[in-house]
Amino acid sequence: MTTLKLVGGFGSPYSRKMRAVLRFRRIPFTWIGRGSPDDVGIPEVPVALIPVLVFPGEGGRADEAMIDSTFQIKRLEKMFAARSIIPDDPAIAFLDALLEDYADEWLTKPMFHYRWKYAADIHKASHVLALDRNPIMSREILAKMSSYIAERQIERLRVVGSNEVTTPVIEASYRRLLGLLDSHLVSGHRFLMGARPGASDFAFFGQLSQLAHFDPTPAAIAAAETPRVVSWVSHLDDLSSLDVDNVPWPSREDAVEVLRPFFVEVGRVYAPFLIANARALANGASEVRCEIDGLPWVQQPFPYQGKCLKWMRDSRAALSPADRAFVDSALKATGADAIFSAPA
Ligand SMILES: N[C@@H](CCC(=O)N[C@@H](CS)C(=O)NCC(=O)O)C(=O)O
Repeated sequence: MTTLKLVGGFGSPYSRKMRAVLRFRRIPFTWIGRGSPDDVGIPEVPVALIPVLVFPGEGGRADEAMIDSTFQIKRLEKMFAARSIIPDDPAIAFLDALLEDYADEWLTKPMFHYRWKYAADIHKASHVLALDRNPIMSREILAKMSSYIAERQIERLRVVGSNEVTTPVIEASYRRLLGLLDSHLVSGHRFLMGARPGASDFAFFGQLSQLAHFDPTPAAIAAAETPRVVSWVSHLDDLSSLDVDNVPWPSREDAVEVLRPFFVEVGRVYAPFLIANARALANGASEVRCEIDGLPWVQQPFPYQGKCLKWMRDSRAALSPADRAFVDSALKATGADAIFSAPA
């Protein structure tokens, strides 16, 4: 079998997510650092994001490269059957995808916020992310590159919605999420999807690989309050030895009961943002203004997250009536149900 290539960065949550997926799935691949001396001959992608997943062209065809971790996971599911990370029950798969989306699109707010707000975090990320491209670069190049990275990323805090107004909401949501995951683990659930990992587990892992393991401020919070989560992240990074033959996905009853606190959290922070964002985009407004968790939220509209809302609504609509009734009852009164019912 020909080997895939994953082009990414150690400091990129989505790159870490996809590397963990490929390792767990035992799909042969090589890891290439974006911007490293090995990053040569990779086909262009429509938007300059990482990770890039490269599928080798067969029979003389050119290699094919794609971005967006959620779609990369779906494509891998079509190509490789073993060790799937998408539950076989479409209704459970939908719930898993909803949590994946929350991690990719909301947890990335705390991730970006802590990294580019606090001095110690900025210092570490700007230098280490530069060196991740090439650890033997000269001091002069490092100095230039680290200030370039810091300036560019601090300027982009507004894109994810990190500012003075939103700081309390973002930081409280990170601490709550750590607590939820800690309680989930201590009650005997190894993964969000029970005894085997789903796409949501890898999405949580991706963001937490940075928050709980790399960036000094949020990592200190995780170490002090939820060391169990810090260890969970280490486990998720390489699950290649985990045996999932004959390991079932959670039953509908278990999924509803066990995942409910996470859906309440999705409803508490992510749903109101998604709805206000979609409204702002529809009205051509220059700002998203809403209340999240009883506090004010303000940021510029985020077109990609407008698409996320539409994709989630489309996938709910594509469920069979019985499956849709089940997911609606699972989300009922969690607040996450508003994602599918609120006018946007
Ligand atoms: N939705 C995409 C998001 C990917 C993404 O936002 N990647 C960031 C890094 S984590 C990126 O490449 N930013 C551009 C840059 O750093 O130049 C996914 O799931 O893969």
